[in-house]
Amino acid sequence: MILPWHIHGNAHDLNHRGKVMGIVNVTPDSFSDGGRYLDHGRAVEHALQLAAEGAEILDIGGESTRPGAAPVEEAEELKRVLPVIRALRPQTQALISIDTMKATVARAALEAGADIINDVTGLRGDPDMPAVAAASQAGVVVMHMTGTPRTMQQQPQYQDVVAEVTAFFQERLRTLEEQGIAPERIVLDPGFGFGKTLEHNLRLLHALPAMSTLGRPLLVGVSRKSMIGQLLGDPDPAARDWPTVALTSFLRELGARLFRVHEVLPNVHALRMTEAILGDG
Ligand code: HH2
Repeated sequence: MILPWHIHGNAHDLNHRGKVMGIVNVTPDSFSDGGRYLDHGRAVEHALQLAAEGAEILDIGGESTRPGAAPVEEAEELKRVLPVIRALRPQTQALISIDTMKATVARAALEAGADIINDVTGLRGDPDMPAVAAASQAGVVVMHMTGTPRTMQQQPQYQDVVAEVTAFFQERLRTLEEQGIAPERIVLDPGFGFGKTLEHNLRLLHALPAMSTLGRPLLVGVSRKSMIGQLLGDPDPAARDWPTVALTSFLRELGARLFRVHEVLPNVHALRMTEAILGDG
């Protein structure tokens, strides 16, 4: 039984129906689509297209977290994402998520109408982030990452990756509750590719059913990631869209409920088909 996700007072029941989160990278350097939506008008148009294709969440990001990515100044990140959120808000019913590691960016995004804070550091990167989240009723994505984007793929090591990520989730739920963020507001993400080898990623994927027992919805972000390229021996990120769709279907069956993807429509179709077969549709 997966407990609902509370966002701004609304309880989203994900037991029978998962949601697709469409990626809108307002960046020059994201790994698969850097530069395509740096222009605000194009980013908004793209986001609305993803919503029309069935994305119920739009994840707006102004700083690439690909391995080795350089950090972005706060002012620059704000300049990239805020106009997009402000323009989008009155035009869509979709939930808007801000993909940021910075508390000031999260706060400004919430003021501009965002509903969810998606922080790849699990709210550990910026000491002010828990307070910003606690002062709101926004949904929160807590992702696991070892190290920082600049360093994370330099020989990641774990004794037992599944046990360590699970313990991290438990610690985060406990600590964030003490800091005023109710567990109902949180969803958990193992952070595929963030300080993990191919083997670590595969172990974590395999362990999704076990991690579902924490009671919180699981979000997965595997779209176009290098693990797919490694498995298939194809370096072209665009060739990873169909393998991503296959994973959406399979990972829904394994217990994931939220799917962060670049290509929305086929993933929505895969999700609805799988849910129909599971008898949950
Ligand atoms: N992956 C990326 C960025 N943000 N957030 C969550 N919760 N989970 C993820 O797996 C995740 C994330 C990296 O993907 P992308 O946005 O396509 O690339 P970049 O970071 O280069 O902009």
